[in-house]
Amino acid sequence: MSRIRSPKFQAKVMSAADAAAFINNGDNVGVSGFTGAGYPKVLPGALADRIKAAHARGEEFSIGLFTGASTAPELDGVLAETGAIKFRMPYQSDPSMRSAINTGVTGYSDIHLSHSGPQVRHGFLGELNVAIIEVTAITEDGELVPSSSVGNNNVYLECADKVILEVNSWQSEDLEGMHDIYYDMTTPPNHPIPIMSPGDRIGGMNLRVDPDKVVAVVETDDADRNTPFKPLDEDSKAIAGHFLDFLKNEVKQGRIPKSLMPLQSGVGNIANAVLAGLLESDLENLVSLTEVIQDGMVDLIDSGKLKVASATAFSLSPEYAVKMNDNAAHYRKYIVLRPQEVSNNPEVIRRLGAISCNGLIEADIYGNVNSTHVMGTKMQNGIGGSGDFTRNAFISCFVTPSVAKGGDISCIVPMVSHHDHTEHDVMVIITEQGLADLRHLSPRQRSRAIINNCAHPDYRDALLDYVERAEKSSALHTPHDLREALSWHVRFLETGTMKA
Ligand code: 0RQ
Repeated sequence: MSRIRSPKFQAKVMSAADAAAFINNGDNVGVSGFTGAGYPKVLPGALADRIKAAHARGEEFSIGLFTGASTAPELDGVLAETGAIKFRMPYQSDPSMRSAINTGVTGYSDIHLSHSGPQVRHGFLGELNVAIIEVTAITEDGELVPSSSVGNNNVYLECADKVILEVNSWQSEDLEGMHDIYYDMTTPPNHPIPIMSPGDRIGGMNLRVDPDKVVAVVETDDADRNTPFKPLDEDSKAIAGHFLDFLKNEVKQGRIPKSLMPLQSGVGNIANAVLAGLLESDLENLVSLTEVIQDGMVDLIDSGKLKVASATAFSLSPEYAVKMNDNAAHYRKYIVLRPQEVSNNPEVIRRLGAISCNGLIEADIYGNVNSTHVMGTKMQNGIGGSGDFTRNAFISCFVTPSVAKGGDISCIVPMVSHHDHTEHDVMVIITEQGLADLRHLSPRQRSRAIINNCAHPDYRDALLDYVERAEKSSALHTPHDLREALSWHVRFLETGTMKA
């Protein structure tokens, strides 16, 4: 049976090239897609061709690009390579897009993921001209069955003047029923989001669209392109071990129940390794309130340890994406995919008391965290949902190897070169060396906990030396020597290593 069950939509089927003709120079385009899941597979390529043809004729053609989060080379990659993306938000991780952002070709607005949809709805980012949304199917009455991510799709469908749908038959039809689309977020004051536990369903299964706005429907049959996780190394196993010991001690101290609190696990390899660590533990009846479902989360479901997970998207390796597709009817009993304004909503995170666990670029000796900028200036990916979860978590944790780039960079520095999460929000820092529990510590105590427990031995003495001298020279609440605070970064830029 056709995935397009409504005749009204069937009549609008056309080629990607014809559909791309609806997008014009200067448009803001809101596109589905979240960490390699649920992005349109063919329209971005057709749009890139349209842009290149216009450029070849000497015509101006640039667009603003809004998504859920990072996507894939077929979207961020092909469009960044045209040099025509004048604005991008809210999160990306594609090498070409990163380069366009860092060279100033693309203006990037690094917005908290929970803010990104509402800011479009409230008009903060200008008009939304076109939405391009991948769906699994279109029902008889014109509802849209979401695919492997929800992201900001509800907002883009609601706000765009024109809508182009990609109906992807690679996505399992059994995804129908996995999603929970809540439509009661409007202009504040909003009423409370009635989620009292991660598995609660508070909306409908499908997305809605005004059929009169749909200008084109394009059929595809292409796999989501996710990158495989790096194999677990000794450092990630050690980080996972410290995290687990910490959680067990929290249970022992009676601060959290044996089933823990709802877990949030960030993007990246280390976060996935932490989930693998939980698999080997004796913890049971776990629940997750998170943003993306990674391989480690699927393993936890399979083991029976994880009862339910709330998220907005999959972020699976290719192998696990196929497994999810083959078994979606089974997994939809355990997984709820929501719009990102709900999955990442600070109100819900604070109410349910999540334990957050995210990666970082660098942390300083007082517990301030840089998640986004290499050497304070070069954008890596973006803040993503890490701010949504960290500030509002019951216990906020960060995980990182203690060094990067073969040991030439210490991930624990005197002062962060860019600031994403303040010392007020960061409770626990974990490296392969150990764990610093910063709760109840003053800045002077924090510096010793972080240096002694988390810094790499190659940098520990130099950090202690710095802080001891700073304490003597300016005996204030948070001792720093401002002439020296960023000298480690300067040394790296000048010599290729932070080592003196
Ligand atoms: O570079 O890719 O060239 O090898 O950064 O680092 O160690 O593989 O770690 O994959 O966990 O990513 C912060 C980027 C960590 C990620 C960050 C280099 C390092 C490597 C990746 P290569 P690792 P991870 C919401 C969660 C922000 C968004 C977020 C991130 C690359 O976690 O984007 O948290 N976070 N969303 O070599 C120079 C340093 C470095 C460095 C690492 N100090 N200096 N380069 N790298 N540290 C999800 C929710 O569910 C809410």
